[in-house]
Amino acid sequence: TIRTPQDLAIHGAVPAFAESLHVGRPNMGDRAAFMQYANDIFDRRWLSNNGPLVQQFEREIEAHLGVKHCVAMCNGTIALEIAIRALGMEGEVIVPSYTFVATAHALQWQSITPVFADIDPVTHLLSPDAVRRMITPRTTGIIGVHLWGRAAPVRELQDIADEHGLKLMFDAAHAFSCMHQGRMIGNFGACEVLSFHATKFFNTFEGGAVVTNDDELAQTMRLMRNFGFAGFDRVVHPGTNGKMVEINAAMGLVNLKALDDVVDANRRNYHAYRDALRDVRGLRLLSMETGERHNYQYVVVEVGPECPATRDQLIDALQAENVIARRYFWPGCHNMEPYRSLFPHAGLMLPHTGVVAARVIVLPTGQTMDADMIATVVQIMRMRIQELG
Ligand code: T4K
Repeated sequence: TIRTPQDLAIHGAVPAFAESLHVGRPNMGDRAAFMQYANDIFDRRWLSNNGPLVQQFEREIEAHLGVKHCVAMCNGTIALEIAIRALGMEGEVIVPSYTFVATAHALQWQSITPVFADIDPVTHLLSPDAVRRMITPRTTGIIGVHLWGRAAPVRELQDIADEHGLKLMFDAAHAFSCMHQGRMIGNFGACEVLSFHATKFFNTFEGGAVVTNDDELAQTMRLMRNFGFAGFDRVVHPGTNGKMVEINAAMGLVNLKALDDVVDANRRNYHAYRDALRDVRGLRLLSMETGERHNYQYVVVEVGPECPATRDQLIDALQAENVIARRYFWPGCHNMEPYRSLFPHAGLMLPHTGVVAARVIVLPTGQTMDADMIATVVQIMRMRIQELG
């Protein structure tokens, strides 16, 4: 137990946790159900290429989100690349810098220039005013990101897109099973991209999908994820290999059944953090109480300027105790290669991104965390702050 700063592992005490606590520890459904699917796959000898489990998985995602088409893919990054290409984006596309680097890489990989726009410092979401400032004659699209599962300002971004004739899509990698203005995320923009990576609220080991209500766009993406094949021997479109395999769909079907349990655990953890952090000086928990359905997958704390400890001092203290807290998404895409070299002055237009990226700590949550563990995680930060205060 940590009662004084001297009890902290950074001062040589035994770490509070013998095993590491990770952000993004996978949430998993019923093991026996998964094994049954695995057996069926063996019996069927159908492993990939639009197999029966992938098709069932797509129909279940469509039903869950109330969206017309789910096109399942091998991961979220390929899903982004295919969506971007299917929409015909080219030239410059406006994205936030404060996101996982895949959002920018998916553009740069196909010779499209990501133009970084600043965020709202309170919500961490793309700022519509900042987007307007970055539009040039070469701009063809906007990719909004529903960071931490909170919806980007979809209406304002749609207005901008309509006004300037731009394509609008969303990176909804964090926002599976979240709602916005009474609609499930997945129904906004021309299409939305989901990630089912192991660390996500809902996982298929690796995986992703594009969801859309546009029939033609869905048809194009189905061709693109399978080399452009429209039947044996007949290639009718440029394409790549973005297919989801059967074993991943099996994991998805199992984990879909566990969604309510995972949200319950996440919500409980979020409330435990909120209560424990209430009296800790200088720490602000980002609110996930949107008043609508939410997955509570990320516990995001901002270390304010009034906090006696810096963000990195807190991270170091936590990691010494085997709490693998993360600095997502520091230092911002514009400070990562190749963007840092390509756009050395991008930071001048991104003041809020710089501040937020330097303040955020993401803490472990999910099915493997409980209230006692959370109390200890917060106590570590409290003691470090007390020591430096
Ligand atoms: N757009 C956005 C906004 C995204 O956040 C992401 C992915 C994407 C697009 C792209 O989607 P995908 O192509 O990935 O489907 C992780 C994930 O790899 C990445 O999927 C995710 N965002 C990002 C936010 O987090 P890293 O580099 O932080 O991963 P890593 O290896 O450090 O793992 C995170 C933590 O989870 C570690 O502490 C270990 C733990 N972990 C990880 C795995 C894989 C486990 O406990 N078990 C596991 O199986 O990127």
